[in-house]
Amino acid sequence: MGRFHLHADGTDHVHELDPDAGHHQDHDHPHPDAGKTPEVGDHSGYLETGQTRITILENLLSENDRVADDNGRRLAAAGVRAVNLMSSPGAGKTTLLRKTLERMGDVVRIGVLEGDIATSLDADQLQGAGATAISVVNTSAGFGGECHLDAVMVRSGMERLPLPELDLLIIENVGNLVCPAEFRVGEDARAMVFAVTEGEEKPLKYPVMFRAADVVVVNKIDLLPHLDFDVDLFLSNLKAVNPRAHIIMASARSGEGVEEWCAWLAAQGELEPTPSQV
Ligand SMILES: Nc1nc2c(ncn2[C@@H]2O[C@H](COP(=O)(O)OP(=O)(O)OP(=O)(O)O)[C@@H](O)[C@H]2O)c(=O)[nH]1
Ligand SMILES: [Mg+2]
Repeated sequence: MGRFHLHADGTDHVHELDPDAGHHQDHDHPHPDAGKTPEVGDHSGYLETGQTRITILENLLSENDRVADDNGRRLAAAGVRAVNLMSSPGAGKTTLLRKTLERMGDVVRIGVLEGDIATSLDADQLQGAGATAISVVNTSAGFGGECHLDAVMVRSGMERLPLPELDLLIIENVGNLVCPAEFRVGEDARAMVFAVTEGEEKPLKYPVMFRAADVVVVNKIDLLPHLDFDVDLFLSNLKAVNPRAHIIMASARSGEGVEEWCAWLAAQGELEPTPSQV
């Protein structure tokens, strides 16, 4: 077993490790994405831990997938559509969520599962906004505080929610641009909030999350006049790693784009009211 290697075009394969070279063995296909991203193929850090590390990760991820499938079945049985909301810290998930609840909460029964390392601050911010129920999952019991929600954590959060009374479950994941995308939790769709303060190159540097997203909400556009952020460059970087993502330009602060986001959410579950009524 070697190192799992994911290309920008979505193809993947495993490199066998060559202990003499300190590098993966030669293989018969080019790396068109090498050069575009810092992936230069030095896997020497995996020499000592590679085999064990990958075996443990595979076991962990397959166990996670098993629980995620079970979560998905429970949600489907209760008629609940679930959206996993991810971003780096502070991109605007909670602010967008509050606006979403204010806009849709009285017509769509929305449950919120708040993933947070140590606090219930985000859940507190959502009080009174229109959620049918809110459940908080703290990840601090993990090694130093887990940087993501996994399927087992979401299962425990779901157990504290009245699923039959919900139409939609929005899971606010822990703020992190890497780990949340690696763990399915039983969701039907994945949404990502990206703030324009983060830089145009982020889709290339953190392709896994951008590639995993069904929708990318490009947030904080109210700040664009104060930044040198190049929207076209960002969009072309995003399309290079994920050409299928739906893109919504938004400001959770001003409310711009929130209607389009709510319409996207409503379309996920063919929820009533129809998007034009939201
Ligand atoms: N200017 C501006 N600020 C925003 C916008 N959306 C969120 N913010 C601010 O950005 C900060 C972080 O927003 P949050 O909604 O807490 O971000 P988050 O992604 O939930 O953060 P974590 O849960 O810590 O990962 C807050 O000060 C918000 O008021 C926006 O559209 N424009
Ligand atoms: Mg938050």
